[in-house]
Amino acid sequence: MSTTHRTTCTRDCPDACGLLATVEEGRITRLQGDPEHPVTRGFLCWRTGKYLQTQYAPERLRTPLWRPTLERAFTPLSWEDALDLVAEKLLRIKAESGPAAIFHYRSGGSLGMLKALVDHTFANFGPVTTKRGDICSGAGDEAQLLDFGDQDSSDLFTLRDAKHILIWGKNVHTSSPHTVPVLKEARARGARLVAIDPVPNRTTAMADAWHQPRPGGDLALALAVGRLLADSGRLAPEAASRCADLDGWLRLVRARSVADRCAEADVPVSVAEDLADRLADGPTTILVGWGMMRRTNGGAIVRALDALAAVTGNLFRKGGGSSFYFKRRRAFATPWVDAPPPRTICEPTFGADVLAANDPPIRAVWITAGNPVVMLPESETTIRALRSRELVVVADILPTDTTDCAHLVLPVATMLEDDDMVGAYGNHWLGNVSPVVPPDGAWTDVQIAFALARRLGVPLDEDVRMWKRRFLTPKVPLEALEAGAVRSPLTPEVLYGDGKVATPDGRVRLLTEAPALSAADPAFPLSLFSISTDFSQSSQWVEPMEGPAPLRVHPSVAPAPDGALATVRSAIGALTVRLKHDAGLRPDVVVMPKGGGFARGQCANAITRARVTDIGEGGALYEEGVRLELPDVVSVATENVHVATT
Ligand SMILES: Nc1nc2c(c(=O)[nH]1)N[C@H]1C(S)=C(S)[C@@H](COP(=O)(O)OP(=O)(O)OC[C@H]3O[C@@H](n4cnc5c(=O)[nH]c(N)nc54)[C@H](O)[C@@H]3O)O[C@H]1N2
Ligand SMILES: Nc1nc2c(c(=O)[nH]1)N[C@H]1C(S)=C(S)[C@@H](COP(=O)(O)OP(=O)(O)OC[C@H]3O[C@@H](n4cnc5c(=O)[nH]c(N)nc54)[C@H](O)[C@@H]3O)O[C@H]1N2
Ligand code: SF4
Ligand SMILES: [Mo]
Repeated sequence: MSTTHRTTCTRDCPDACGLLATVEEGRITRLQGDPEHPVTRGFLCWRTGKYLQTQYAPERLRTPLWRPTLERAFTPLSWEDALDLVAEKLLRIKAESGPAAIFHYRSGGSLGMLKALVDHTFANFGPVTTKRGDICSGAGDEAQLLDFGDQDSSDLFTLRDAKHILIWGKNVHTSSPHTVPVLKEARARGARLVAIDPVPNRTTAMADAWHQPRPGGDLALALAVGRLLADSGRLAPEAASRCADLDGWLRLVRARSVADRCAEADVPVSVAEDLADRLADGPTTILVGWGMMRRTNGGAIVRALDALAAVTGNLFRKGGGSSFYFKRRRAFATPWVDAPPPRTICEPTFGADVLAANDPPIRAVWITAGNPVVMLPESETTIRALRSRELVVVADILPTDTTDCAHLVLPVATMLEDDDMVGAYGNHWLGNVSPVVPPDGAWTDVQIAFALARRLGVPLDEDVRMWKRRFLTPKVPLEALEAGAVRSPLTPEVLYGDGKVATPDGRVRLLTEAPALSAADPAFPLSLFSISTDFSQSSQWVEPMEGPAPLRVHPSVAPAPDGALATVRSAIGALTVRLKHDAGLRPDVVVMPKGGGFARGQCANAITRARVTDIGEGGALYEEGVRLELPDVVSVATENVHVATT
């Protein structure tokens, strides 16, 4: 007998797909996209299409594992014993050093809303030290909050009303594949797609036009576009009333010539003219990606794009806008107000900050749904920080480079065993997460929170459905969500259709100052892009990469055969990689997958310095300069390729 269950994908992905899982004799035999979900439309991405490999991986953690010191081997413990032991240690650390000596770090392994119950438990026990900033989107979040007072987007399907869609630093085919059918529909209705990305991919291949600026040159390009629009009298008549800082923005865009700016962006002036024409010929939506925001001028780039949407009036029109994020939490409210943490650790500088924390030092780190060794920059510093703590607890589905630094590992349920809710951040749909099969030995994060709270003396009701009801906006009955995905009724179809944004006076704040583009270090002339791949969800691979990680390079900077091994070196370290020639790349960019294993020698963050973005304490992850060292070759520069043999 087979049955079909409906649930929702909880991965850190904009789409939040509806899933249909077929169960035969207690085992999931098939996973499909829900054909009734208007965004999912019955198809899954490659990595989740193969999720049953993870679900039934022989390496799945099934029992808590404990070791008193990192030199010892793990021994299995029962859940009761593991939680008694860890609660006793947390209570002792709190009594001796105060709760700030405990750091709870939660990341994006799953976007289930109820995972906040783990935070709540630690906040009530402490409050303890938590993270601040955001490795993923800090700069863009802060940019949109500054400009608009909020972060959200018009309905995904309003893209069908656009005349032009500027896909700016966003690889939708890989990172949010369910936007692709909507883009195709928009195009069938006459919209033109333009991609702005230094790297060729299926999204740039799909576009009607593709521009390839220098990494981070987007800021100069956007300012050039702004100047062209201003000087040709093509700003919206309402720009001065709807934007608070129009004069300041005009001074900024007019501070340098269009030719100068385009030279800085390394594009012909015709590129700026093309983009200006499209913005003036709206409705035009800018799909603002995450790529160019992970830079030391990343916040300013997003602000410059927001400004273009605002001054041209596109921001306020159906089919127009500056769409960076869909507010996935808008329909959920945590039904409590926790006391603020006594101290925070900046996420992108996690390792150094944990090592430096004093008064009190951090004695224990508890990690929920995160793999910071692989996913945060400067892996070795992160490892050093974790391995020098008295107690490290990691709650995960599978062993990782981070569980390698743990004293206690807690086995967690997968998304097909979880009981939760999610909101998408690439559309406005909400989904219920219900267990398709029971977890075999593992617990959900919420079960862990309940059991831990009991031991720590934290009052916490242990009723998951009650929490779902309390989290969810009263405008959506839980029963409706349980029956199938629901569009959040809290965001209108057109976000700022009444001409006002969410700042206190309703007017947009425009960018008025621009940070300089950071100069490349001549010793490390290539920009390392460690970006999403189809084959993994951050560090969660369907199957781990075999051998050295691939590195896409322009053939002119790698005069070695395709497939040859080479060393990629940054100021802090080196990795062996396998060269993959790509003549479509800019010669000053090399590309490797994000999320490669540290112990396997595939981890880009092993050679990426921990740096924050200009605003919002994001990670300037793609700002790392590297050079290639080829067999028999000492150095290869980008301009003037110069090869010295040893
Ligand atoms: N398959 C897969 N999908 C994923 C993920 C995954 O790991 N794998 N991760 C998910 C996560 S965590 C997130 S946050 C989202 C976001 O998705 P991400 O995958 O983080 O980002 P994208 O928005 O697709 O942007 C990446 C694009 O930006 C480009 N880029 C980089 N620097 C610059 C620049 O300076 N200028 C310009 N113009 N472009 C630049 C890159 O070349 C790349 O094509 O997607 C999610 N989707
Ligand atoms: N160099 C470089 N670094 C990057 C990026 C990049 O592009 N380049 N991207 C950045 C971005 S966008 C992000 S969002 C971060 C992601 O960083 P993380 O959130 O740390 O990455 P993930 O690999 O998605 O998830 C971490 C762990 O969560 C586990 N997990 C999955 N589901 C659950 C669950 O329900 N409960 C628990 N307890 N664990 C679970 C997974 O098995 C995995 O080991 O990395 C950032 N780091
Ligand atoms: S596209 Fe995103 S939401 Fe959809 S199945 Fe894949 S990971 Fe999950
Ligand atoms: Mo992310």
